[in-house]
Amino acid sequence: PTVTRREEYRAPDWMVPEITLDFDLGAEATRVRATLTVERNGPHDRPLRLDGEGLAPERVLIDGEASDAWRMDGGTLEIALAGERHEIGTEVVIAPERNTQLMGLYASGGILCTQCEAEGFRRITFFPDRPDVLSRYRVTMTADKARYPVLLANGDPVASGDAEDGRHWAKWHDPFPKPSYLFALVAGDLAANRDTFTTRSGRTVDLAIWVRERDLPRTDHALRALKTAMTWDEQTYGREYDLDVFNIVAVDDFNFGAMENKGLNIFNSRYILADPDTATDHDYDGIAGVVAHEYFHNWSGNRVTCRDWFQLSLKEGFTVFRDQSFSADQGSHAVKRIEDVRTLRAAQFPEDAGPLAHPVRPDSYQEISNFYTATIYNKGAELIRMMATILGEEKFRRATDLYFDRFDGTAATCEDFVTCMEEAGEVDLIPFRRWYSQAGTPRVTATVRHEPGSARALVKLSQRVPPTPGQPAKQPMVLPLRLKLFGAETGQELAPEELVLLSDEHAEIAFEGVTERPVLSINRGFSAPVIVETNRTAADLAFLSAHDDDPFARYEAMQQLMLDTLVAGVTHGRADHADVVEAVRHTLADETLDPAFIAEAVLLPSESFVGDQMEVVDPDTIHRARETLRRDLGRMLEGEWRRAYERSRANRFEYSPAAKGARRLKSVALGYIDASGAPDAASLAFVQFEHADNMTDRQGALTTLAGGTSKEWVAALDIFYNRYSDNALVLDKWFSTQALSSRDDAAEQVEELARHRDFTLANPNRARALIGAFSVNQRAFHHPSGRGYRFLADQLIALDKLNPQTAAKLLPPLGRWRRFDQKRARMMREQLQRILATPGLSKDMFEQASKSLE
Ligand code: HT7
Ligand code: ZN
Repeated sequence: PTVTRREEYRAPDWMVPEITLDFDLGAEATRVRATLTVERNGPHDRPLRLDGEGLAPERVLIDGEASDAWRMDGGTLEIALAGERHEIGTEVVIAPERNTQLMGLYASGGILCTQCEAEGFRRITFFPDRPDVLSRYRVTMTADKARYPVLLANGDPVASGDAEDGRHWAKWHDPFPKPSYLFALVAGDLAANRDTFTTRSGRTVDLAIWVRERDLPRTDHALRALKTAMTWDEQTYGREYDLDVFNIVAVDDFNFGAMENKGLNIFNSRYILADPDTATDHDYDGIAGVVAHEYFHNWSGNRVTCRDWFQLSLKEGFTVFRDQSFSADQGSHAVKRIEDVRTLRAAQFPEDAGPLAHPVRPDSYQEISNFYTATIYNKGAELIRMMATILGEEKFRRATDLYFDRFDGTAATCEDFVTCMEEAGEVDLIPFRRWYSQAGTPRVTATVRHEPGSARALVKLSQRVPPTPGQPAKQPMVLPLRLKLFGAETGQELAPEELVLLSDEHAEIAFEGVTERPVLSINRGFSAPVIVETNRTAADLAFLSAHDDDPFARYEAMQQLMLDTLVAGVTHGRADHADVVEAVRHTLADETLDPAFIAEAVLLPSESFVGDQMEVVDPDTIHRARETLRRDLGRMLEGEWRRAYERSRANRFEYSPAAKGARRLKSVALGYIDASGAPDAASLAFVQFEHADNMTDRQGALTTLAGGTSKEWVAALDIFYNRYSDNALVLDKWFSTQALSSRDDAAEQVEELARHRDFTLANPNRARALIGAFSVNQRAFHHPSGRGYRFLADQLIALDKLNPQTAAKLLPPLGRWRRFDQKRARMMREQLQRILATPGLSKDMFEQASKSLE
């Protein structure tokens, strides 16, 4: 395989300051004429090399003259040029309708659209398809007017008109130089939800969200979120929008969540369309977060872009941090932080601990699309958050201002970003940079020593970064740890919060004036993305879960208490549940707490997260231990759950933080009532399912029923299907709820669902809804027979032929074989080997499967 290495980066030989593109659009065939102004970059005699994938040039022009002074070298068009500046013309024909990879120009439900990040532009036309070649684009599109009445591209519209034979045309101009991965066009029969936004300097921007006519009523939430995000970026980062129009288009077939193309964001429809009947609160929040994320890219990604793909986290980590802060500002900071940490632990920590671990700034790749990972995005965001913590709010803002000003219009590196943090923050971040180069989740051990009768407490900290593939030995990281001591007897704060920067392997911090046994509250707010081990007792954790003044630390103490109990249950076959029950009882009774926080705090860690704590994961025993604790919590607190449930049972739908919190707690309470084994649980869930005025409650009830075999479950599943069978996004929920079910026969059910008439691998959302959901259902996927592994491999082999990118992203669960018993590990490896032996395997899958076997 061809490996691209970071240290081999070389500036481009030729720059392309201008490009003109002419599209004669058709689903079966699209003719693309490109004219590139190319300029030699420094003294050299190397030819111009243009990337092309699956393209054959019909014509090549040099300075307006047809030429044959070119050759194809693999997929590259090589042209020898004598001068410093030339005009290069090429003409190719592509077939959007046959593009099942959904990269480049493709058709989705009759709409023609593009996806160019990371390397899709080369599937449209010949070009130096790398992010450090920035060009001004002029685009003309001609298409059949009846089939494609709307023609959109990046930048601002220039002119449009009718052509012969029922065709029409439109010209667009983007004045901002951009890399090819930000190019976009859309042609289709679309309707717009329009609005305007006045920037703080008084410019009016025309906003539009384009969807199929029938989806228009479900676009208001996204439009509102867009305007809120535009205001927020002005207020929080001083960043204003810069074009006269901002268009968003939603399509059903999309490899990712959305794409930040300059002035023309293209979205997976699941991150645009919402109404109370079809979208859950989680969907609503996801839409606001992704709309904001793509909008924020206009500065963190587009105005300042990446020099090469090793710098991907420069735009993605920073933009995730920005969207997380935005979402936190719209509701509860504590709940948002809990959700983000849960995502990090579920997706990134396992990645960091497995065969696909890589640094936030990787050193090499075979296929860049495999590196759009939780490490680049979520761990990358944690790095920005740590720097913000170290600098403090004011200096962090000064540093981001410096970064945007200094690198506006250029392609920058992670190093450039950190240098701005250092300069404006007046700090030395040399050792901090290890976060960019070293993979693996640091483990911190923290102990407190206090001699009875003394006034001194000693907090001992040590850290260890585990070995990861290609990185056997590690240096210590810089860990910003917010910590505080509480008195075990009085509950008093013994010392104010401190921000400790742990940069050595070991450190000791002394606290004076400590006259009672201290309890340590550490990594408050999850100030560093690490695993912390402490010598705190169950009583200490219960105390913190009730009294810590940092809500995240309070949640964390409860989680740790639950986790310790579950691990004991798995290891010894039984555990004392009393501490957890009492801690949950206390939390439920605390009327000062936000219901949304309570809902998060009383939820047990997932089976996978429990598995992550074990030497060898035993899925069935973990399931049993967790179900037993759930049952005890359900039974011993049944009155409390019923009261919590009744409190918000009759609420009418409203989308507000308070209403969302009430729904969340209601749903968690229903789950515990069901876990208690109460005979009326299924009918309670069914009544909620039938009478809900919103999808959150309906799906919550369906999920509760999905754990059992009641007649209500069968009925609800049928009703749900019949009611929503014409709505693809809701049907995805129907598939994923079954794939996530804790029923004993979930694996068989999933195999059957893959044969359902509504299942297709051609649509990434549908593939992820069934296959992706199933592979995170720990017990079902790791069925002792190995049928889960076989099923996943069968599906991935089939999907790879259509859409290698989506297939490769679904492979990592098979790579976790080292964490399981010998028999399971062998069966998982066999499936990886079977995948690798498949003729015609894509390089996406080859990279993931071969690395997973190492
Ligand atoms: N920057 C976007 C990444 C993306 C993408 C990557 C690979 C293949 C398809 C893709 N579609 C979008 C999305 C984002 O992070 O904002
Ligand atoms: Zn992004």
